[in-house]
Amino acid sequence: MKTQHIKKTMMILIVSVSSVLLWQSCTQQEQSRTYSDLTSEVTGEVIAELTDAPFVPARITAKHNTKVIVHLEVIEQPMRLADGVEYTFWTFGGKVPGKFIRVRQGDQVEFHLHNHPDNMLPHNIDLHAVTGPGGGAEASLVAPGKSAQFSFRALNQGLYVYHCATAPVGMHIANGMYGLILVEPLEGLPAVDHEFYVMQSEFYTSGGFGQKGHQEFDMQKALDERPDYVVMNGAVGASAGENAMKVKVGESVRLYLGNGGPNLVSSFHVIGEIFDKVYVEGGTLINRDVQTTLIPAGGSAIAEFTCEVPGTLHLVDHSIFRAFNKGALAQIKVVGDENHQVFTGKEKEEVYLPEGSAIQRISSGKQAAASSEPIPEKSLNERLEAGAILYKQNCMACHMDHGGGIPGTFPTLVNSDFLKARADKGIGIILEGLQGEITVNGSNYNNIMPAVALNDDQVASILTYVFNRFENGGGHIKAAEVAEWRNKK
Ligand code: HEC
Ligand SMILES: [Cu+2]
Repeated sequence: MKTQHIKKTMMILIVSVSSVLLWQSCTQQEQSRTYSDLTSEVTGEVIAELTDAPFVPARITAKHNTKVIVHLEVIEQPMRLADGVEYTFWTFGGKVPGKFIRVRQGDQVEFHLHNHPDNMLPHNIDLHAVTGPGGGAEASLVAPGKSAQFSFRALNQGLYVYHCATAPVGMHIANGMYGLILVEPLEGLPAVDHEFYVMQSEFYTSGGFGQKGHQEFDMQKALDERPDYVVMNGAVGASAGENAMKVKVGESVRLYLGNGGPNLVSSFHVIGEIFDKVYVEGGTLINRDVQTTLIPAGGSAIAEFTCEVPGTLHLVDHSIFRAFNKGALAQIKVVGDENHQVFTGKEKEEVYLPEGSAIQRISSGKQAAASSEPIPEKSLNERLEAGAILYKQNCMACHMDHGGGIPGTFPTLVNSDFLKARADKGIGIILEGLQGEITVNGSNYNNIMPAVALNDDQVASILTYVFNRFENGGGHIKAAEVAEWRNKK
């Protein structure tokens, strides 16, 4: 992707100044058709193909301005927002985001908005691609069981958001009423292998993120701009996992990106790729070699890249808690052969010991060493309570909250045959650390566990917790046992 850019730069340097000027004026002419070109008679008509995200309709191939007829139906219906979570969405076409509409600059769009008879409310549509009052909002306002029609001329090329603009506007948008309309130049955008539609938006629900059952819209959270969900394509995981977009190594991808808001601005980023080109804010200005592009609420961007290596690309809002804790994540799976010139994968992993020596020490927040004064023994319940907290502070980073560790790196503490077989009940492991080859429940490890600086009472609590909570046969380890072990050494 970089080489392409360098080649182009070199080409421009090589050709003479006059042809550079000629080349520039040509591109300019191509981009700006005159007002009379754009408003000249239309020839023929087509019914617009409309698609649900992440898919994009095929381009219109006629070589002249056409009449494009769009039929869009508003449907209010409960659907999945996350696993076990349902929300009554208000939609343009039955899904969130609404149907993708594709026309060309100079086309005359005859728009029909249908409000399904089962709906509760009036709706309308404000298309940012419209030159005219309210983007068509007043002209399209329509009650349930009715249809409204208006026409507009697509004067400006670009990628535009459309949304409902019926009062209360914020609520209609918050419930899912937005989508994208692409106005292509007459000659079309350059050909690519895949085009996808991804739109970010937020949901403000009565229950917190992941709370099961039917959720209501929460007006106060919307006013405070504190969404429970920030999602790509209308629901958590809508375009990820099994529903991920799929491409092959070597193929080029164009993403039509939108942000329905209603409140947040998206810092759109693809983990594992660099945008070769971004049509900034969905307009005609092209930026190159971009990592993260801003998509305003009610705005868009077009991003292009080629997939050089296999793997899964993660499309995120890089306001990163939204991606990993509120749902703002979509995926593209790239399949094909490895290309080690571009990316090798992990070549090796080895133990890193800064001092070339043996086990390091981790000191826990509280200055703790061998206890000089004896602390009264705790009851089993007190040990379990203290152990739960100490485990989180001292062990969880490696062995994980669930005790299962990380396969291949940190061994499991759950029903560990290695731990149960030790006469010291693990006391020595905590006080002195552990290194060298070990086998835990049939899996081999050769890594280093640092010694953890804890006093006898703390060690007793942690181990009691590990034996009881992680199915190691239970038991109650006393501070006195730890002290005895320490003194023997
Ligand atoms: C920095 C990461 C790290 C921390 C923190 C850590 N361990 Fe370990 N632990 C390891 C590694 C690595 C091994 C395996 C060492 C080897 O390969 O010889 C291990 C092994 C063990 C084992 C023996 C193997 C097994 O699965 O039964 C026990 C028991 C254990 N740790 C308990 C603890 C407890 C309890 C704590 C908290 C006080 C703790 N560890 C903190 C990394 C860690
Ligand atoms: Cu509406």
